[in-house]
Amino acid sequence: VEASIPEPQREAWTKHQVQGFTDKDGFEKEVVRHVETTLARSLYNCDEGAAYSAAALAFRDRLITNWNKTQQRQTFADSKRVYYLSLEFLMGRAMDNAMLNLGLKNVAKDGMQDLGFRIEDIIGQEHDAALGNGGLGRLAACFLDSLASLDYPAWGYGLRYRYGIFKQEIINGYQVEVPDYWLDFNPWEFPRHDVTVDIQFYGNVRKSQDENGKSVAHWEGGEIVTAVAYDVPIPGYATPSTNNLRLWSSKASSGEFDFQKFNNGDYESSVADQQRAETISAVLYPNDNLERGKELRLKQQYFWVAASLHDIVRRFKKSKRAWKEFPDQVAIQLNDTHPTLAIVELQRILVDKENLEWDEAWEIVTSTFGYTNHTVLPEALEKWSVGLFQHLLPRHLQIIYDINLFFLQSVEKKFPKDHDLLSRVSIIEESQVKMVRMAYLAIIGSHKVNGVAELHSDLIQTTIFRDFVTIFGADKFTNVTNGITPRRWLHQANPRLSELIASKTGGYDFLKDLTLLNQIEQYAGDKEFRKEWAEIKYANKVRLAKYIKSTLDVTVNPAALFDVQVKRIHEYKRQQLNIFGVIHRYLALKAMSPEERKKQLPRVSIFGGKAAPGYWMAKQIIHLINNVGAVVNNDPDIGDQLKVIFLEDYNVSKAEMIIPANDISEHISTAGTEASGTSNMKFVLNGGLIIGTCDGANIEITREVGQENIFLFGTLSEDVEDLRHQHNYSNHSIDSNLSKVFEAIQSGKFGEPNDFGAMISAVRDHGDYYLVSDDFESYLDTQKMVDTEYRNQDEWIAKCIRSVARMGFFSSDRCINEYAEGIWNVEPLVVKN
Ligand code: 7GP
Repeated sequence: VEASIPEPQREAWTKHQVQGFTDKDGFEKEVVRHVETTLARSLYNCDEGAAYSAAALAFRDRLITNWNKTQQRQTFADSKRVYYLSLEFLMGRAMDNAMLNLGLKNVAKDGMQDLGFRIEDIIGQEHDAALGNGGLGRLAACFLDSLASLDYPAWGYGLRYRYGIFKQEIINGYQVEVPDYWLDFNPWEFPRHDVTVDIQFYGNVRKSQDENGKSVAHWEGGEIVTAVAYDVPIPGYATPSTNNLRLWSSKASSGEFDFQKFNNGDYESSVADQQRAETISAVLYPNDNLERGKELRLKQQYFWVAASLHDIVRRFKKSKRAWKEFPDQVAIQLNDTHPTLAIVELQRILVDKENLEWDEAWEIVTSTFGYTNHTVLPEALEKWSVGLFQHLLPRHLQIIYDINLFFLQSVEKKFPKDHDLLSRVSIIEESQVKMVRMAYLAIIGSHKVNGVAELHSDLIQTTIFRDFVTIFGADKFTNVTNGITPRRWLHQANPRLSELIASKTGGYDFLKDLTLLNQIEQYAGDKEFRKEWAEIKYANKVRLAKYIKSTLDVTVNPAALFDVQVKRIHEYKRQQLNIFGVIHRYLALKAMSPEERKKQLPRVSIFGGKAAPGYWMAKQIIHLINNVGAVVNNDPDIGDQLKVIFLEDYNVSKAEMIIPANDISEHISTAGTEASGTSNMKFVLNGGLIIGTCDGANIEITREVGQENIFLFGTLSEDVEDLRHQHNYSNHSIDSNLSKVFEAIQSGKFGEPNDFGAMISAVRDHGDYYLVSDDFESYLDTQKMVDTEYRNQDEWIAKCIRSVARMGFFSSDRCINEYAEGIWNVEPLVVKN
């Protein structure tokens, strides 16, 4: 308020209000201005990099005018807002998305052409914003797109990592990690050096009594690190609504910069302190579905959560409302347990700083938070040692103990003398090293808990969280099946398919209401439509084939069946099952006569994905895939019949090229392990079929597209436990086809057999936890069906068209509306323009 311009001077401001370009001329003018002034270059030294920078700055200016208005509108309306807390936002590139969402891509394309550039080349200059690992981070990015597109007043809060997920290089068949320093030039963020929060760590707690004899806690000492806000505008599609993603960066607090040391000439150590502070937001932890319990990770979590809550509370306090209205103004969603400390931090703010009574505060806290679980894998469930907590966040540990005490008292009251239950649901695990179970804390501190696909939500309610269903009742638990944004994953990635669909559905409304896709089902039998569809698919495959040629120097035939599995490398996702299947195919081809071989359906097996740097087995899987490729791709007997490709450094922008080129994609996790999967949705939406297990969202995709349009195989989740048990207590037999694959690997056909000994043993000798041997035969049979059905191209394309027509359910817009209604209780703030 202090900084606002007095009434009499406002006229000048209004007169000069920035409008932003709306046509080609306006765009060109902005690009030239940025080249010449912001970048201090000219038409004599403007390369593609400079042209990208200038175009990006022009669009950034354009976004920021919308952003300002949106924020003013939201502040003025003062209605309930959503805050989405996520340690990961896997955004990918911003410019193409901004152009499309603003409806200005053609303007930019023509403008860049006038200035001497092809828009595709300019788009290709942008570095991905890769602040995430895989599904969880990309989901957060799709959610931001939907929240803005649906005009919800919503903010994302995350960390501004200096290094995103590492860049993957493949050297001699092995993954090598290279740091991803992406901030050299990032026009999509606005540093807010005036928006800072001081965050405390370590120290100790002193208790005193206030004048009424009430005990008050004081967290004292320790160290202070400053959080600085960086804002990233998030444009909605076909709406002026532009939301904010606020990312926090750490730096030494100015109070902390040790001037004493500095003045004493101890310059080096004062700089070292500074670097230590900056370490907090330096790097994204590169693990997907795995927690490693490192102190720096917990520091990241508290730093980000404390800064975000401070911001949210500051905004609420401006409205001068009573505290009990907080949950009417604020909904906070926890993207997995990473931000669970927010529950404790809000309780601390209310009790220690704002002097609310414990129960009143706790009521506010639990009404505010919702918690989304993204995995049942035990190795991914977060636990922190009590000792570490005590050291880093002593006051928070006390509050956790109190939350636990009151919770256990209430359980005891409801279920007297069930001591086993009490120890099972305690937030504190009484193990050798005492641990804080973050998921339990998240459940107890939230009013809703959701899984991300129906099977997954059922599983969490019947397995890992079943005691909590007994205690709180089933209403607290719900399902919100994941979705994807059709703007990026159809319109942006596959513009020609989007255009074809628009031509039959009367425009691009389907991008805002994806159920309108059902209008194309009637064309599944239309020859002309099928032909256009097939041409687009072919063109997308040619584009990928060119990319494969230019990066790997392998020639693939775009007429072959493109079989794609791209996702993080993980034993539960079973890339090993896929590559064993490929080896089987190779051996079978080798055993055939040349004539017979020619009759087989040509196939290109495409893999891509990163392994966590510390995940040895995942790295061996990458190594095997590359070794198999080296043999198969150079075998003159095989030719075009089979090619095996590992695409380096899979990321969001590569996904946008790869996914539209799929004929079939693989989603073959052991049943019950993949919470949802979201790439499965992207692949089908881009006109491919799935080979998959009855797991995660595959089940709902089957329900929507019809079981005749998907290739399902393998063990059902209800049978997994029994099979695992059998493996451990009786000799489990290995299918003869799989044995032959193992023999081929062990014969040294694909490089040093010792390298892959552990991978084979895991299946053959160590209980085959992921059920590769159980599912191998049905996997091969199902792949055979794929070959057969692909030969009938007319029917295949018809199936793809019908599937796309039925994918409306999987829009992240549907998903966000479900969260808004069932969990957040927020309304859109509709803009009349
Ligand atoms: C992933 C799940 O593995 C995937 O099935 C799901 O589609 C995605 O979340 C979005 O809900 N989980 C993670 O990426 C992850 O790291 C552990 O979960 C926190």
